[in-house]
Amino acid sequence: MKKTALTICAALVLALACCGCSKEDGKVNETTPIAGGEAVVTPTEATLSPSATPAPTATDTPTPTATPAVDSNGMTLLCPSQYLKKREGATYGKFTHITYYSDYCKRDRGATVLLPAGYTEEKKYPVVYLLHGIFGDENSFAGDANLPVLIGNLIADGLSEEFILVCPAMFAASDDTVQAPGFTAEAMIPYDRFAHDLTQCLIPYIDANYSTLRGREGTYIAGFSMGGRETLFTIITYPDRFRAACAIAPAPGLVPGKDKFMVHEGSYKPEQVKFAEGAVIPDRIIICCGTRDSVVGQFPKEYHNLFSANGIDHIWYEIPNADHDMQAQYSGLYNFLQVIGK
Ligand code: FER
Repeated sequence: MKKTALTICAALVLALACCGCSKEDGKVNETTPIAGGEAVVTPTEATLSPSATPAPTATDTPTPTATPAVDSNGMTLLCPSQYLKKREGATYGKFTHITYYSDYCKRDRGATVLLPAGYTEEKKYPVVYLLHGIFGDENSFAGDANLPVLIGNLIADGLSEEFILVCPAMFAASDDTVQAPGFTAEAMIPYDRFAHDLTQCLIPYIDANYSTLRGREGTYIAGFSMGGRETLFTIITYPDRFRAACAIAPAPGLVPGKDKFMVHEGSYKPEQVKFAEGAVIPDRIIICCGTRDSVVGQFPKEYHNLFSANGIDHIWYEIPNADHDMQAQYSGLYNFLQVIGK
C-alpha cells in the first residue's frame, strides 16, 4: 500500500475509533437542546469531516462490574455499569449549543454546554472543560447520551458536586483552515492554540454568561486522546488556572516522539514539562489509559514517566482491557468527576 493510502486509512480508523462521539450530522442549531435520548446513532458512512466521529456502539459499552477494583490511589479502574443507566430519583441535564466570539481566533466559535438538571442562578457552579479527540468538534461529547446519565447519577449519589460541563471545539484556527484528516505538524498547531482561546476567550465567556465559581477554584479540565494531550499542554502552559486535570489516553506530541502516524516535533521539550518552584498548580492531575490502547499505545505511560521524572505529582492508572474506547473514557471521567469541588 502506498504511503498516502496508509495515511488515509489511518485517519479513517482514527475517525471511527477516536474523538468521543458525535451527533450523526454534527449540526446543532443555536440554543437548541441536543437530543440526549436513548438511541445511539451510528454513522452510516465514514467521512473524514470533523463531525464524522461515531457514537459509541454496544461493544464500546463497559462490561458490568459488580465490585469494581479500586487501586491504591482510590481510582476505580472501570466505571461501574449502573452509572451509565438512567434510574429513578436522579435528574439529567441536556446539552445546548452556544457560540462565543473568540478574540484570539477573531471569529465565532461553537461549544456545547451541559447544565446540571437543577441549574439555578442562586448557586455558583464549578465548570469542567472537556476536550474531544482528534478530528472531533464541540458536538463530539454532546452526542453521547451516556454522558449526562453518568453525571446525573454521580450527582444523585453525592459522589460529584453539581457542575457545568463545557465541551469546546479544539481546532482553534484563526482563518478558514479546514480540520484536515491529516497527520502533519502543521495540522496539529490549531489544537495547541486552543489553550489560549480557552483561557483568554471561552472561560471569560462562560463566566460572564453562567453562574460559575470563577477562577482556579472552580475551573477543571479533562480530555480524551488529542483532548488529553491538550489538557496536559494547557496545564503546563497555564498551571495556575485549573484546580484539577485529567488526561485520558493522551495522544503523543506534547514532547518530541514518533509513532505510526507521524513524527511529533513536540510542543515542549521534555525538560520544559514542569512547574516552577512554588508555582500555583492543579491540586490533582490524573493520567490514565487502557491496557490495550491500539492508537496511543505507550505514550500515556511515557507522559506518566516524564511527569514523575520532572517531579510533577500526579495519579497514573491503567484501565484493564480497555482499548482507545468508551470504556477508557468512562473510567477516566467516573474518577475525575468525583474530584470536582474536593
Ligand atoms: C497520534 C496518534 C493519535 C496523534 C494523535 C492521535 C497528533 C489522536 C487520537 C485521538 O484523538 O483519538 O500520533 O498525533
